[in-house]
Amino acid sequence: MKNLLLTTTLALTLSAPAFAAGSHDGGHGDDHAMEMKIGMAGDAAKVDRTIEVTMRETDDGEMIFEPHDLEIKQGETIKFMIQNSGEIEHEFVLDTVEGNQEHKEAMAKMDMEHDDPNSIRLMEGGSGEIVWTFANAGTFEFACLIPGHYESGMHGPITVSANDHAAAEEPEAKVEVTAEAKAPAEYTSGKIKKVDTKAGKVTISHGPLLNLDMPAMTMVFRADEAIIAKLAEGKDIQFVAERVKGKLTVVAMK
Ligand SMILES: [Cu+2]
Repeated sequence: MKNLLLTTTLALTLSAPAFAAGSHDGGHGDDHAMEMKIGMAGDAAKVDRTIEVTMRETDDGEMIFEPHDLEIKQGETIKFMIQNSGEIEHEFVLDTVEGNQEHKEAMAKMDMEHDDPNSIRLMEGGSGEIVWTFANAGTFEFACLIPGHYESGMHGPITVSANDHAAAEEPEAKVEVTAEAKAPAEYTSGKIKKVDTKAGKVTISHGPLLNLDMPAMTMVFRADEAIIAKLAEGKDIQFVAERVKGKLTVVAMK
């Protein structure tokens, strides 16, 4: 029965609420009707456990969640306290692997700002909460679906263990993302969002970086003094970035 249901559901769009439900103000249990496969907005008064999640970029150009995986018991209501300790915007989305994948593809076409109970988007330095009830057992996923971030490391598995015997054993849909295409360095256009002269860092909202196989997004780069000196917030530039000692670095600019 469960398997039949699963097959049918998979054929439909799993992330429907993220698109169909319009906007809600916050994810604090104000939303009742919307149940997803991964569960539903939880009641803040009935929280079983609090989990702190940090989102940030690393020095070598990865973007991560801490912790990087979650183990939850079926029926548990979890309060996620989410902190963006990074230097750019991130989001925390709870869904099935397939749901996140579909949603990610949609976001690659258009950076949607959404505010559903299963997700929260936070500016750098920002923090927020999601209260969520994991109604079903199975393997789910938390992820940041801002273009490029998933590929840079921002996703992790959520294992919800069954309460009763033989409940849903979900097929694990592994999504392999390959990032091996190499192209010669070309100038990419970008707009400077922030310059940190002291740390030798610059935040650039940029087009696709073909040589690094990175889609258009906003990222933090290293740059040497000579380049930093020519940068200013709000300026449009053409630049080349490379991995230098594992760190994303602006190596040329015009
Ligand atoms: Cu992100």
